[in-house]
Amino acid sequence: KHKFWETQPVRQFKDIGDTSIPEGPIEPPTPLSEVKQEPYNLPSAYEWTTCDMDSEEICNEVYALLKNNYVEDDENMFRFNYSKEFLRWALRPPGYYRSWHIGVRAKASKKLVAFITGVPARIRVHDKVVKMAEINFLCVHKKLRSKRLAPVMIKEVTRRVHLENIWQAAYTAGVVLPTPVTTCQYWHRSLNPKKLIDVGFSRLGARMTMSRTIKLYRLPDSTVTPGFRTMELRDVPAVTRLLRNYLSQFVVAPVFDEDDVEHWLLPTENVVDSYLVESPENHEITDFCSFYTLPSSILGNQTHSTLKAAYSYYNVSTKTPLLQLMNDVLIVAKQKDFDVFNALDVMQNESFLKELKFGPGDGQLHYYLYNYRVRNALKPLELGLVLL
Ligand code: MYA
Ligand code: JJ1
Repeated sequence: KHKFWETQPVRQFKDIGDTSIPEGPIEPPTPLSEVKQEPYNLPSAYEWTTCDMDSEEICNEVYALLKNNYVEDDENMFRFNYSKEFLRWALRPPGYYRSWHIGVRAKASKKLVAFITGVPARIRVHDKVVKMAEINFLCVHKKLRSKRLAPVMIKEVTRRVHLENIWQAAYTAGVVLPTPVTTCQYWHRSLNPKKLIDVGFSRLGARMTMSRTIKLYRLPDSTVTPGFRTMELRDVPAVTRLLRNYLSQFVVAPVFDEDDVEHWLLPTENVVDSYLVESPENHEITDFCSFYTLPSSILGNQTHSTLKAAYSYYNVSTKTPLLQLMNDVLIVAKQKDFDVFNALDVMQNESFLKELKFGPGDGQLHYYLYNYRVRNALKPLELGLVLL
């Protein structure tokens, strides 16, 4: 059934329940000298290119490929529209490798027709910290689908990750492959219900009018938690401590140092927003929350072309109840003109979703590890990892 995935070192459906296979790497690393030195072969009309995301021109090409060909919902009404600033942020974290930003061009026209990326990360699985690649932005132009290009791209990124002596990877997908570590549910909190209904993102509930719906989702004009403010550079050490301690409770979670926190969580306009609670008494940083900005193109609507969505990222509560913290972040997102606030049921998100009027979406997100077997599938609340 999965002609490609059956050949890969990933947990296979057939060994579900087999407790005799130990947790950890599925195959051992090979000596670097034995890693294939040349790129995999592409169909003869295409060639590999390494995409330099520092280049304005190449960043534009990647942006356009994804804007027109990347992930859609199951009814093809919306398509992710990652901004250029977002792509630069997502692809250039501390220690990134330019060689992991892989494109495919048509030889004749030089047009960019496919893309796949990796970035390095340290991810803890139970008590082992493993160097991994986070794989994202796999995209094949709509006109080149179903020609088995994706397996070649996955093998090529794998080869280039191996060349850096890294042997594991983490990735998410909307499709089921062998074999999810866990499957998460998307939840959505309407901030601009009229627009969401007008564009078909949501529907008027039974026995609901538009004005009752608008009232239902109305939020206060300002946040309520004393000491709630935007994260700044000087907060990096305190946020790192808070987050490292918080993430230690999950079975799978990233291990962040201060450089990672500065990159991934220090606010970047229209990319990532982070807030914290600084105790007005002793100036201690006690709570933290963040979201990233990922708009979607609205396909074929006369009046609206973009859906402005915020996605819950990492949140930590030690003193402010998580519910109150998340309500404040909804208020901020509304002030910033987002149409919807999205979250997965990862970490402790279940505890606020229903109460804060999130509703389940029609999409799921499956989490995977490459060349690492976890004995038992996780519950979403055991997962402390959010990929972009
Ligand atoms: S997830 C986002 C993926 N992108 C999209 O959904 C955008 C829109 N779709 C497309 O661009 C294409 O449909 C793609 C497939 C490119 C997805 N992950 O070439 P094909 C398998 C993994 O004929 P196409 C993200 O970015 C499929 O099961 N495999 O198909 C994370 C089949 O294999 P098998 C996938 O539709 C990506 C084969 O590909 C996915 O033209 C993580 C068919 O190939 C998918 N999302 O192209 C990648 N979709 O026969 C893995 C289909 O066995 C990383 N397939 O069922 C692994 C770790 C690598 C690093 C390791 C380091 C050590
Ligand atoms: O956004 C998603 N679904 C929306 C829109 C559905 C449009 C018709 N298919 C949705 N809306 C309902 C909202 C409603 C608001 C009021 C309360 C009740 C709910 O459900 C879905 C997620 O639910 N998104 C997608 O399908 C996009 C793809 C998701 C897989 C992503 C793979 C990413 C790969 C990463 O590397």
